[in-house]
Amino acid sequence: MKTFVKYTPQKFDECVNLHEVEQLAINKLTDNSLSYYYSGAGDEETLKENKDAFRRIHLNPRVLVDVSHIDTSCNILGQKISMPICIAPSALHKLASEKGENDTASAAHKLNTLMILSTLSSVKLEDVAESNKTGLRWFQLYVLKDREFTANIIKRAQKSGFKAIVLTVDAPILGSRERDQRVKFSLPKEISYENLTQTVLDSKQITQEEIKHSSSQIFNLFLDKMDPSLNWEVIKWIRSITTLPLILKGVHRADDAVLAAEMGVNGIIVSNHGGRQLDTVLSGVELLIPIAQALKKYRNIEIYVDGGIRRGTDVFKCLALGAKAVFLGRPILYGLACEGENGVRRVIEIIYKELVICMKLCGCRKVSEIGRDMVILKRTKF
Ligand code: FNR
Ligand code: LAC
Repeated sequence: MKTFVKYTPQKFDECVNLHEVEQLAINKLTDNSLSYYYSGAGDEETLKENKDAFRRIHLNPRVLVDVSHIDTSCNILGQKISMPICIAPSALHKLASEKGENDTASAAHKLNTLMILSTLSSVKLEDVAESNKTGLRWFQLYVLKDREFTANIIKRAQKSGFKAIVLTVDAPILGSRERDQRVKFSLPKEISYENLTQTVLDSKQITQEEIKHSSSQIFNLFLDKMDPSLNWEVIKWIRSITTLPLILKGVHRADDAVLAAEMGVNGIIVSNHGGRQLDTVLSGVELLIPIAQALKKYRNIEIYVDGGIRRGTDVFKCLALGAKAVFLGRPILYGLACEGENGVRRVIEIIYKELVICMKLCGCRKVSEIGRDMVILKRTKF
């Protein structure tokens, strides 16, 4: 009898799903880059849960609906994009491709979807703006201890045409990632955090003695430069600097989501940071359920989600559970590692096509038809 072996593609254009793209990228990336991209915190329980949770959510298709025409477009903070699948912010795209974030931005532009650029990008935000002039871009913000420098970076983002500020709120310190510690993650000398100036990077805020306990360069950067005293006051501070809409990324709890809505925040990304921060928190999609419920009466705040989304059916389930759009993290980096701009495009196209098939098979012709009734949560007790 033939043994059925797990298929690992040899070439990028042979990949039929995002798992295969990941396999191929794993073979291409250096240990240093792969450890950083792949890693989750602690025992990587949440990293695993982010994907596993989708298996406990079942689809509930409607039949006999005319699905000859499908419209996947959606409106995000009033701007129309072609699909509810967007690019999450992630640091250091040059670890995967020579042009780094410029490749990612061009792919997003060509597919007419939204990209969020990280504060810790390896291409300067002004250059990314140049390579994707008219596409929808948001800027992810890490607040540095140096507030003047942070204020300036917000102004630079607004001036360069980024349409919203995405404040990451789940990282007063970087999670403990053992893969990074094992390889002693460091930046290759030709790559740097291009939005941070040398003066900011050079001025040590804490002593060498304090940072010695971790051997990951980016963990130490957080300890040294990022502001761990951040609290809800920061919203007022950001509002005093920019008129751009504000989104909080990394909200886990319904009461925090309600507080954000009451403070006039424009959107939240329900996220556990791809399982990279606090291990053993719930998966992204499971965090979404009570948050969507709690925000029902608030009309002025949009909900998005990320974490472990690898299939069109995963996207569909998130939309059914109350998200307006979803974000992809690692799959983008893996596509980038395989084939630069083309790789990112293909990753998004693969999952997009799966979403279209799922919508047709579920009898949903447009995104707004993907309601809560389209999914059933697996019962653990009978
Ligand atoms: C991230 N993420 C992240 N988030 C953020 O707000 N700012 C950042 O700079 C980064 N950097 C970063 C680097 C890498 C290598 C990864 C994998 C992730 C988190 C990211 O935005 C997102 O929340 C998760 O990646 C989503 O989970 P998946 O899709 O990777 O499972
Ligand atoms: C990370 C940070 C940079 O997850 O957000 O590595």
